[in-house]
Order: sequence, then C-alpha cells, then structure tokens
Amino acid sequence: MVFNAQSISPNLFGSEAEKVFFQTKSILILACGTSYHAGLVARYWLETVAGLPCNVEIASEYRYRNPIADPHTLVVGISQSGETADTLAALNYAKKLGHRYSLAICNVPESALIRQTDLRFLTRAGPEIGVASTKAFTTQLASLLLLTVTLAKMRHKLSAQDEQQMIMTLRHLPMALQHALQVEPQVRIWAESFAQKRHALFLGRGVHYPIAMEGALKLKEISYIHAEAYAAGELKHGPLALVDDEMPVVAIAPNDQLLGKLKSNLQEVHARGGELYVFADADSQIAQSENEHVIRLSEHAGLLSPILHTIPLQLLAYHVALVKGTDVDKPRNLAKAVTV
Ligand code: F1P
Repeated sequence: MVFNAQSISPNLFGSEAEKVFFQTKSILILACGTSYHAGLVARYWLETVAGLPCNVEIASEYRYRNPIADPHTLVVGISQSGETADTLAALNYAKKLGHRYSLAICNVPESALIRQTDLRFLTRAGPEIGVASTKAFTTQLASLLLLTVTLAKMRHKLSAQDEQQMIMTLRHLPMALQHALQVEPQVRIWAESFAQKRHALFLGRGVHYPIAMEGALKLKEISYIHAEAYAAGELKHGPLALVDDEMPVVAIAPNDQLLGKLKSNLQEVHARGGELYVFADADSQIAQSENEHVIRLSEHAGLLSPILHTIPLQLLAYHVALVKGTDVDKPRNLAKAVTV
C-alpha cells in the first residue's frame, strides 16, 4: 500500500467517497478467512476511534440469514483476490436487502469485487504468490486503519492534532514492521518444538483476539497443525480441559489495558502444567520462566499493535512448515481464490 498523504481524505477511497461517508451511520463488513479476521480487528478501531457501530459477518453464512438492512450502513467487502464467491454473493445479498453503498478493500484491480462495488481501496500488496494470505492481511489492516481515521475525521472525532499524530503513526509503520521482523531467529527456535506437536491453542484479548485467530489459521493452513484460537476469558468455559504438557498455548500479550486480565488467564494455563509461548511487548510486565517462553516486540505500538503482532505469528507458521517440510506456498486442499 502506498501512503504519502499530508492529510487524510475520503478521496483515498474514490471520488464518490465523501458523499457516501457523510451518510454513513454504521458499517457492515463481509469477508472470508483471513480477510474476515482483518474485519474483526477493524471493528475495534471503528467503534473506538470513529464511534461507528460495526458488524462483521462471515460472508459464507451471511446470505442464509435475514438481517435488517439500513441504507445508511456502508457495506465493506474485504478480499485479497476479489474473486471469493461467498464474499461476492454476500455483497449482492446485502444490496438486495436494501443496503445502498459498498466499498471494496482488495488487492486485485481487475477483480469482480472491484467491478461490483461503489467505492474501492486497492491494497497494492503486490501478487500473493502463496495460497495463504500474509502480506495481504497486514495491508488490509493498514487500509482499514486509514478508513477508520478518515471516518473519524469526518465525524469530528479527531482534532487536527490527533490527525497529524495518526499520520505520523501510519508513517512509522514500515519501520515498526522491520523491527518486528527481527524476532525471526527466536521464532525459528520455537518452531522446532512446535513441529513435534499435533495441536495448539492461541489466546488473545480485545483487538488482539482476531490476531490470535489469524495466527491459528496460518498454523492450520501451512503447517497442518490443529490450532484453535480463543478469547482468553473463554478458557475457563471449556478449552481449559484440553491443557496439558502436550498442548502448547500461544498468547498475544501486548502492554495494553487488558494485560492484567490476560495474565490471570495465563496463570490458569500454568496451574494445569501447560507450556506457554508468549508474544509480548518490550514493556509488557511478563516474566520468562521454565514453562513460559517470551518473545518481545518493541514498545507497545498502540493502534498499530495488532498489525505488528501478526508478524511473529506468520513467522511461526512459516518456520513450523519449513521444519515439517510442508509446501508453504501450495498447502494441500486449498485454492488461492475460492471461486465456487
Ligand atoms: C479468502 C481466503 C484466504 C485464505 C485462502 C482461501 O480469500 O479464505 O483468507 O488465505 O487463500 O481464501 P480472499 O477473499 O481474501 O481472497
């Protein structure tokens, strides 16, 4: 994605965008797989920064429900390929129900999704060679953050000073991602022991819960390890029964306001003899111990944190796949674009 703006404007999303954004009172996001996880992250941003109600639906299920449409709801379709049949069908269904305007966040300019939507934001991540979305995911997140900031600005939720701060934050993203990539040698060591496992649990809270979901999906897709993600507070409602020394538990533990709560969930894993693999920030108050391994990114990155915490999770899936000798670019049974 190319972002050189001095100020953030609706024009980033096409010439019609200003008119549509002024009328927008809520957001409906439709997507599948990794793109769905990007939508779940965006919901936190849209609610918190732009003060907009937001609903995120799995596109493959949406058309089997009878939701109430609202012409002031902007429908956002997210898709790397822009050819995912369920996402296209869900957008059509939303239109039929009475939703008026749609926006595509997509990587492929000539795709069906781009043709069928009113507004568009091209992520320009370059071709995704592998089947599993990786750079498409981080660019989708960056695009959704830009959308959030644009809507927040138009809704007067952002002062000029806040906007400048946000632009600085977005400009800082490439460098912050470079730093995040530096944890690769540590992740490679973890991958050796993960490759021996058959199952894994991923835990996150708040905006990092969908990041845990994406980490689990990547491990499944390219390493063929059964992985499930839970909101950490859900542990005691069932999954805790699975925890033993054969079940690695990966936790996303940034230094945010939910860290204290997350730590008490991790304590429950500890007490059952589980082995913890924690992705923390440099300033997260988390101590390494015999059964608790910690990899730290740089200091807590605020709104950018979910984007940065994606990197070590993608690296983990990648290195486990390399150790296991699976094909990282062409995982069995999966297609790049699911067009049926
Ligand atoms: C959705 C998706 C990808 C996944 C795989 C199959 O694709 O589920 O997230 O990695 O490629 O399709 P898209 O709608 O984002 O192109």
